[in-house]
Amino acid sequence: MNRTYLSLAAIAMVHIAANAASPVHNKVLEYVPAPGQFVNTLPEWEEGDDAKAMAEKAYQYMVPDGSMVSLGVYGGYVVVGFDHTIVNVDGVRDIYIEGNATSGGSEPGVVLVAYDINGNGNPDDNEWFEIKGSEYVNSLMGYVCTYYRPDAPDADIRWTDNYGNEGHVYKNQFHVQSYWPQWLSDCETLEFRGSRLPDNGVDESGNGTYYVLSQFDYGYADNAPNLDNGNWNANAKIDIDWAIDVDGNAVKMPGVNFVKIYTGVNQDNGWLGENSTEVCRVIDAHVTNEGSNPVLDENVTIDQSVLDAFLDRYANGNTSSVAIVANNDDMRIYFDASTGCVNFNAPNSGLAQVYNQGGVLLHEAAFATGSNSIDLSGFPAGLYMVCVDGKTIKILKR
Ligand SMILES: [Ca+2]
Ligand SMILES: [Ca+2]
Ligand SMILES: [Ca+2]
Ligand SMILES: [Ca+2]
Repeated sequence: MNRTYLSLAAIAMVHIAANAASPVHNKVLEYVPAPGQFVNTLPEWEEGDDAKAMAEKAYQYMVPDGSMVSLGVYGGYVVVGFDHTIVNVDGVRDIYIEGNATSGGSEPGVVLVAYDINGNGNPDDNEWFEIKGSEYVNSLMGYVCTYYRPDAPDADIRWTDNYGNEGHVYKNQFHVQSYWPQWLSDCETLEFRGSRLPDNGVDESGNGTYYVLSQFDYGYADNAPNLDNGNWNANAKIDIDWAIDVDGNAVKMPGVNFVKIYTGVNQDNGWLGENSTEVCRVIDAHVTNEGSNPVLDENVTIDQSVLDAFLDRYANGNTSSVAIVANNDDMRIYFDASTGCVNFNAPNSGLAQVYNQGGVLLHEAAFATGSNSIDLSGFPAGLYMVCVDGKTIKILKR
């Protein structure tokens, strides 16, 4: 029953795709930058602008104006949507992301992609998948960075993370406006979560006068220059087949309706300032011409068997794509609905318990340091609480 409804939703979206006019993103759903030297200027904040107004301005800057938005330091993000589904074509990179990277001026942004499984026109939490770029194995997972609103607009902005680091986003002489997003001035802190990429900035001079921000191999925004010999740079493109779930397993997606990009590096580069990702247009790479006014190739269509298999696995509220992270350390606990197992990597040995919705203890077992699994496949459908070393996650088993 549920499945039938979802398939109809998917068919409706394919129908929209047939009428699509533009390969370029046609909306900005969210624009939430972290602090930074271009925040409140790219796009410009004016008195009275709220989050919705800033998202509209972000779109205006990125597409009609041919300019860009700055995402600020680590974690700041933008979410864009399209008037059609970007098809995942086998063996081909599917999404072209324009930034302002130069040779030696890369500020890599992590990319996430979502397929609108429930057809509600919005990316829901369980619809996002991370793109596994070349630095995935060198990244800090489950990274949480918190920024603290400064007392004065010209003060440096302090941050802390869940790995015990702290630092400041330093004000510099070139930018007099507040670095704190002014439409979020009621927030005492801003918290961003994700993967943290390794630092890519190197002080080549040794005395702070010349910084090189090196380019990663593939899989990021604002990392490779837009053009390569006048053509769209392959290294500024993303293959939807790089999408992974929280366990790092490849996810075969039929296509993508939404793209999220966040600044992936948390590094200050002296006078150059913080590493902050910029984004211009996000473009369906399946076009008939790769010029500045690309035209969508309407002959590219979704592979129905890929769509069916994807919906089979993810459509019925299966949340195995979602990082269910027990907070504030590097222990990831998650439920893999395909196996019925709760998996986690434990820094120490300890005890795990499984409770039902009424709080009745159903199962208790000791676990050892390292990779562990609790098998719930024999349990009936329902809501369970799994407690590992004092950290609890809720699981809806279907
Ligand atoms: Ca592809
Ligand atoms: Ca949705
Ligand atoms: Ca920047
Ligand atoms: Ca940049």
